[in-house]
Amino acid sequence: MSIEVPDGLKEMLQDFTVEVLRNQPRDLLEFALQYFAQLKENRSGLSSSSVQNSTTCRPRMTVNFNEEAMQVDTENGEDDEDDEEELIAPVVNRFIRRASVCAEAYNPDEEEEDKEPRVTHPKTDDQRQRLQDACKDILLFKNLDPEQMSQVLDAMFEKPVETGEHIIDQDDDGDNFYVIERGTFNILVKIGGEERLVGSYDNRGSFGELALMYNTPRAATIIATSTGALWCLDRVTFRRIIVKNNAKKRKMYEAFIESLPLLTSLEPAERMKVVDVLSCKVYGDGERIIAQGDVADCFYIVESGLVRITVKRGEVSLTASDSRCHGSPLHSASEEVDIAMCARGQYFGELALVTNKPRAASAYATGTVKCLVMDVQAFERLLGPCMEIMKRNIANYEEQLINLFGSTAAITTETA
Ligand code: 1OR
Ligand code: 1OR
Repeated sequence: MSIEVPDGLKEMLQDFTVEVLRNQPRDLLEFALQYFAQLKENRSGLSSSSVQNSTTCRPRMTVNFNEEAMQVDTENGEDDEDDEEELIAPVVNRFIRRASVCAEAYNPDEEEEDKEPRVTHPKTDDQRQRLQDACKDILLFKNLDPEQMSQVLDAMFEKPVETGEHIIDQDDDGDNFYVIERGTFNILVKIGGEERLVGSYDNRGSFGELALMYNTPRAATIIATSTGALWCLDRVTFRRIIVKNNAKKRKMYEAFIESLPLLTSLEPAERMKVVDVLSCKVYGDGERIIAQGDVADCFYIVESGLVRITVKRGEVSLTASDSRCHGSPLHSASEEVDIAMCARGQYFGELALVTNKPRAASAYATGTVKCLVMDVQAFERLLGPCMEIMKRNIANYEEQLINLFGSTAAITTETA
């Protein structure tokens, strides 16, 4: 005779267990009463106005949850207050996924690693200079403070590479994170038992962070397609500095990331992975963020400030000059025309990545602007589920263009 397990029982008990382990309540029964009462309230109030509170609480609570489970920075015990808040309003059906995110990045040996002696590879002035140049645009390093950055640079060591050399083999354990000084590299992934070329690196960028960040086997094979030079960062230093820093980043950005309409199709765990790969860049008033016609390598989300999107008039066939175009119907051939503004929570720079074409427009900071930036590999790896939303917006560009200028112009936005 088989006994039927009610739908949702397993999840409910797992959620509850996670909460118990997290909060370590002294009175388990009392905790259980509060937990399930709150759970019921959250569920039954889904359409009532009180839910407003619980849903607006969500991002904050999830920050707490992840941050604490990820906790590698044990110096400060400032989370007590947040714990209480979280007890008051547990998030329904989301903990399991979150637990798995935490598990991915959480390493119980972290403190051990912190006690390991610092790794230092002495370098000549020339090496240090080349290393600094190679690392200056590495997004994962952007949020490090000067002391952390200096420890990273000290720990890195040089590795010359030969054409055809396998730097990483898929499914291996992770040893190093790699920054490219020079050389080209193919990215291959086994899909349905067959190894497929999914991308490449051309004299810039970095790879090998995933296995180290999430304690997982290597997700791809990386093969050198020319001779070149790499800078390697060992696993222990990577985890001690970068993973620890990511925990802070999650705390800082989770609420914001959870609020972005673009990312609604992602699972919470996937949104956390987005946070892990984002880095913050600040631009001064008038500074160019993207130049029309450039090869694209990044995607941007506005964290604060306003970003002005412009196109060069010569690049768009303005068959009908329209006064809606910022009140100036006539423009000189080199003049840039404002076409859009992006504010907090909006994104730009997706078009070239989706269409594999040069940048269709330029982007400028209006006032001081903070953007969260993601590289093209992370964009492709993580934002697949958001593609529908992006494609819909790209189709809107074309429509807006027709409205503004009366033609679909020279810019094609096909997304096949
Ligand atoms: P890793 O430590 O797993 C392989 O070792 C590295 O390849 C990985 O870290 C990334 O740094 C890098 N999917 C997985 N890993 C990728 C990908 C990728 N691209 C680069 N790496 N995709 C390709 C996206 C262009 C998704 C393929 C389905
Ligand atoms: P990108 O990678 O091509 C420039 O780099 C970015 O500007 C582009 O991605 C888009 O994110 C953004 N309307 C609004 N935003 C645009 C438009 C656009 N084009 C590019 N971007 N229109 C199309 C103009 C050719 C409509 C104009 C009314």
